[in-house]
Amino acid sequence: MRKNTSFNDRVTINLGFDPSRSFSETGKSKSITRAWRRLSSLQRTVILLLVCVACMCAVYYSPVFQMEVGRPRAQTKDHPIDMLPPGWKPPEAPRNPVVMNSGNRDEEEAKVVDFPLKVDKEEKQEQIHNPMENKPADKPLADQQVEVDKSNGPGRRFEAVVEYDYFNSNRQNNAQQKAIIEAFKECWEAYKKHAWGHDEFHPISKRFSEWFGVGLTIIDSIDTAIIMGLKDEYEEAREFVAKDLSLDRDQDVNLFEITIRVLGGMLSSYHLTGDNLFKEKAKELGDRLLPCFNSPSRVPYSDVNLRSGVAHAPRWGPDSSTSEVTTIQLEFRDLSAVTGDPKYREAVDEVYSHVHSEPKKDGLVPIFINAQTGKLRNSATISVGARGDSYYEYLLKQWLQTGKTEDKYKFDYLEAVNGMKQHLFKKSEPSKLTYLGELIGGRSFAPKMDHLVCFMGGTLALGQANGLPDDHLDLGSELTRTCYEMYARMPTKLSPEIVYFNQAEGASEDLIVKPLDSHNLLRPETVESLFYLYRITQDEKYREWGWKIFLAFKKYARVEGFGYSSINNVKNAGGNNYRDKLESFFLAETLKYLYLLFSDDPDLIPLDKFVINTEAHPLPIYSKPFSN
Ligand code: DMJ
Repeated sequence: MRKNTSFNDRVTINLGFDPSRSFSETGKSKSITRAWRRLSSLQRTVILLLVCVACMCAVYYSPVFQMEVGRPRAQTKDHPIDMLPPGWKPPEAPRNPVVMNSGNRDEEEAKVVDFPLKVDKEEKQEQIHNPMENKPADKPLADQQVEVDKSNGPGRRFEAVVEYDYFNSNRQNNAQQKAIIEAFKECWEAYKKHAWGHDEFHPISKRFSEWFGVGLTIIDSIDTAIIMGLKDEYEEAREFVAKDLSLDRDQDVNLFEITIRVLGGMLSSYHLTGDNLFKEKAKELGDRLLPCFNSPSRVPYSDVNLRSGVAHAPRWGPDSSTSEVTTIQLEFRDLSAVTGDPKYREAVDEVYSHVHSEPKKDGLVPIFINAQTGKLRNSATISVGARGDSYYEYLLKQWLQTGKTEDKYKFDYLEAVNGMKQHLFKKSEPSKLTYLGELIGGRSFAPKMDHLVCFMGGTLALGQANGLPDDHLDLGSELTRTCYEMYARMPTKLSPEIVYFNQAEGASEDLIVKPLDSHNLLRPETVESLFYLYRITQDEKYREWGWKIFLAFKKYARVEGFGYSSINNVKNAGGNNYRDKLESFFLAETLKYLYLLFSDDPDLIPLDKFVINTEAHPLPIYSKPFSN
């Protein structure tokens, strides 16, 4: 296509055909040109503007941008609350809720490890722990778990407390746990020296950056310090929260991110220590976030100003991400439980009920939802990765948080897993690795998987351990094996952010990594799944894999003396690869899951007492329904 300009400022588009042989087209072109010249310049400007706007809309809503408009398509089914999804069957027999061996199908896999695993069984320390001994003074006396029902007025307040003496000086760590603690401390010290009180640390430039301006790295890390038994670091963090943290800021924040990281971090710190400081801060933050829900549909806007309460859609488009509006429920529900004020839970329950009633594709949701209309954008991509991921995670976890008393979450989850089996689970060539692809525009399958998807292996295993079908554990272990391969097959032994899977028979390698997807942000999802799978199956291979991943982080992401940095290219094992950012989730999640993976102490964050939020902040499981 060629573009010609004339002296009359006319713009004609020559489509490449021969003018001499296309008389009628040329005639049409001339008459269009004549008509155009007869227009006033104002008319021409208006027409050009309209054409520009139309073009921009077409691009913006095209499937490529995963936001195409189109009328909502005819849907697969209606989705009333509390209806069993088709094909759902109750589990045949009750199973051991937590520990279960899955067999040795991956024995061969474990044999091909290429550097010696340093899990020394003899070093495992037997934990001598009496949950009733050495209770912190300000913590309510409790048995293993106590729920204090303080029904008083309209709200219902009850607090689940799981006793554990985190700072017991007799606590023993094995060699792997010690190495992981060392990594945490190195990051902490560097952050303390160069970025204290700021959101994120950049270990190469030794600078900091702000996102919400709340000391994000500190708050996201507090419960990791507690779980690792790091008293000094915990006390430094507590002092920051008590003296320096101000939430009265003229600052726009993302509702989802601040909820999972800061509200979740405050609530879990409260539950682990019983210290009211964290509860008060959590309440203050919850109150400042509530204006997000004042949308016409009650589906929250993505952002809110902490001081003014002015909430709005994201700057880049009209929609909220589906995973974002559906991944705040654990935290807001817990906030209602500990404050006795139902308003937080009611706000997020309404969002869940709304999304629940929206039509879906066999339980799967598009990744965008409009806060004005409350409509899921049915022409958007369906993915268990970015913007879709934790919708599925929180279906299962809400069912667990409510002590399995609210089955609507379970049914939605089961339907979604069936939808994944139907539309998203595939096997790659040549190694038949199980992966979860995407439906672009809600329709066309793409063999693409974000590292973010790797949480799903652990979630599937957790569901099975709580009585959901056995094949969930099989799928979860297969998917997690694929996630491990995403690390093991790279020159740095670290996973890229996104992989594409070969589907063609005869292909020589399963994984394809595009240059723009080759970075690693120190994400937690794979080690998170390794933690769940180890807890549930006790299969040592998960520890072997976790240790290899930790060593690879240490080799390629560590900035000696300054902690860890995300890296640019997992295919470059040759150095000069740093991206210069320590994400707060490395401390909040990656190192916490690794530490717990190597813990032999069944009383440290037991999975029948805690549900762990999507940022790895443990919240208690309640055994009573939440509704009054
Ligand atoms: C974390 O903030 C949470 O795990 C979230 O659910 C997904 N993204 C990051 C970690 O990768």
